[in-house]
Amino acid sequence: PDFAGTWEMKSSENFDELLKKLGVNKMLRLIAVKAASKPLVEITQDGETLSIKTSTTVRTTHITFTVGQEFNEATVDGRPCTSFPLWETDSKISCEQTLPKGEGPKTSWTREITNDGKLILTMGADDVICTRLYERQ
Ligand code: R13
Repeated sequence: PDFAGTWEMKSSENFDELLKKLGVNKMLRLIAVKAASKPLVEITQDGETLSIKTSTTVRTTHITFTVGQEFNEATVDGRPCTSFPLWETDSKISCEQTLPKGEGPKTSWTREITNDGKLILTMGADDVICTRLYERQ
């Protein structure tokens, strides 16, 4: 599927709960939640290689990976991790994250293109799952 595009967020559920699960304190959560309510996501794609830039006023991340190959990134609370993205279906990438010391909740994300061309991002920490819906700008 085609993940490429400039995406704007239409809805988000459980982002604060996710950060809470990861042990982020209330003051930083307030800042993060506010900033993360207006993100800009720019994705370029070359076959199974994706480059995803996620920009907010306080934090911008940029990852490039090929599905099926490990890469290094950071968890949503900023801890360096190793990630392993795989096709869960032909339109959904599922990515398990491993912390170097294996401490803290088990984290992961998924990114899926729906039949109607929307992008669903989920981010998980143990049993807490944050779901964010994006549409092309
Ligand atoms: C700030 C410092 C404290 C920590 C943090 C975590 C996340 C974020 C900001 C911060 C933000 C994340 C946005 C994520 C998006 C995801 C997506 C706890 C390290 C800088 C406050 C803003 C937009 O939708 O892909």
